[in-house]
Amino acid sequence: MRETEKIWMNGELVDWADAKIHVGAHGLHYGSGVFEGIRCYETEKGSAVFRLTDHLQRLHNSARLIQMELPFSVEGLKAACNEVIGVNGLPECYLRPLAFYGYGELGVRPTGCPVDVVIMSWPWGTYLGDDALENGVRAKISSWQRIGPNVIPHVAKATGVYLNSMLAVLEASKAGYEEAILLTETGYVADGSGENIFVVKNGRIATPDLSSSILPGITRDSVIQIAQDLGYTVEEKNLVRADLYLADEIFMCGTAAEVTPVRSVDDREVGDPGPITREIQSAYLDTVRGKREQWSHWLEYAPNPSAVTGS
Ligand code: PPE
Repeated sequence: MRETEKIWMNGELVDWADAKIHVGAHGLHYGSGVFEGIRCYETEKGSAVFRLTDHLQRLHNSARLIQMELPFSVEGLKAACNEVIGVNGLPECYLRPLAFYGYGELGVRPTGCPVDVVIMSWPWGTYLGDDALENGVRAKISSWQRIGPNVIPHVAKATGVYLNSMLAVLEASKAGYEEAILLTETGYVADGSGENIFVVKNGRIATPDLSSSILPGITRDSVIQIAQDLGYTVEEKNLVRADLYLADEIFMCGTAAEVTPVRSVDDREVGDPGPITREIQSAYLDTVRGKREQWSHWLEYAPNPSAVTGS
């Protein structure tokens, strides 16, 4: 991880090296937190954060789902994100807002623990490897199932949930694959360890619907809109592993992974990134860098571009 200058902690900017918490913090023991992953991109008009408000609204929804009261409003967090972007002076960065039960009492019930909120920012390159965007990744269906909706609400981007993703991605990488694909307990395709998934067959695009134990990805939502605007039909429906094995094209998407092609699943070749994947990928990558007017409403420019770009 490349260190930057400052981290925002509970309303204050602190030096990177001093952004510490006590080992008794509740969130450390029980994974009791919620978080976001947001990208800020360099555009011709200065740095722009992709769908900042939607991400921070989702953070609030995640907190609500685990009955955590966030001490900062969406507007307050938006100002904080812009502050971090400005002070660290990076034209492009990944933002990581995180809210967790802090140091107070131990015991699973979080009564008596403060809610701490932090925002980190740093440059995060390609999520799934250097040539993932260009050539795609090899994926493996995990032996670990996605956490079901009555285990932990999957709509919440909660820290503890990621143990499930960690197990899946460790298993996949130890077996020589770049990413894991998780199925639900009933055997439908859910998602990747940190991405949503799309399948292309005979020119039609499909993705698991929101009831399939998936995070309602903001990139997923953007991709659906982009694909529809480009004239494609996008079906949100149950998919099974055979749909992956027989797909013409597969891609994964997320803030970190952007739009990453999948070249094989369980060693069954899907092949080089196909034309629809390429079209959507380039539309997305152009959009986030302010090069497509059609979807420019998703960009939220940092208020003071000169402070942000350092120019
Ligand atoms: N599913 C999962 C399980 C997931 O973690 C992410 C984001 C998505 C779908 C896509 O959501 P969205 O970013 O809103 O399009 N994963 C984050 C990375 C997790 C990590 O720290 O690793 C991300 O992409 O920022």
